[in-house]
Amino acid sequence: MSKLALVLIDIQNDFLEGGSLAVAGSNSILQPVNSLIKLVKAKGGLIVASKDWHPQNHISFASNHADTQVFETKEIEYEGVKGTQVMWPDHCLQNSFGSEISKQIDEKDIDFIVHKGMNKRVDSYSAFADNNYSEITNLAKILYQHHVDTVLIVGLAADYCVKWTCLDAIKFGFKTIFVKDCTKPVDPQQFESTLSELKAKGVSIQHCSDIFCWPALN
Ligand code: VGL
Ligand code: ZN
Repeated sequence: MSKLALVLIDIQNDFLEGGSLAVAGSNSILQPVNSLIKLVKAKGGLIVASKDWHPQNHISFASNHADTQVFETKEIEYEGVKGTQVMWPDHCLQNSFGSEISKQIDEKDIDFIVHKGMNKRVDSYSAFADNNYSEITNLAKILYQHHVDTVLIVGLAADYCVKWTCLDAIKFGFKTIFVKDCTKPVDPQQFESTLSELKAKGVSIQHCSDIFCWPALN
């Protein structure tokens, strides 16, 4: 019997419709995500949620750079490692309404919350580690301590934090499932290429309804 965890990535007001970095169609994931929460809890699995949790002076905010427009990219360096950073609108400020998990997700169903993106000098798309692997979060430890072997990854956004969390989940040794109708991309033109990249790395792409039909769960 596999031990399952559902990982809710950044289902925060700023990424939902009306938020400062609203992902188109994002509110449509809430109902299927809630159905997975109920299923995973009923089967004794773990529910973990990540929160993007930035200080006001975060490097990913266009507002902290002169001569830079939102959604442009900028070459940056952290601890001697060069990288390309997308300039985002201010989002998910620590302790703001925008960084709260949607009220449509029942917080009492969440067993653990993992914060990321607190280091102002480096962004953190994956919920397992920052983009430079300078610091690892508690997510792998939580999953290992609960003997989880299979992770369902859902939330926002498909082409950033969900994608990078899936790729790290594979690196950390988990059987990893990306649930296609429980996520939405910032850039819809990136969705198919994101799926191919994830498949090539061993991530399984499934629909929410497929998971209800897993023989091991029934
Ligand atoms: C995310 C952009 C900036 C995400 C976080 O959750 O996908 N995207 N910060
Ligand atoms: Zn962010």
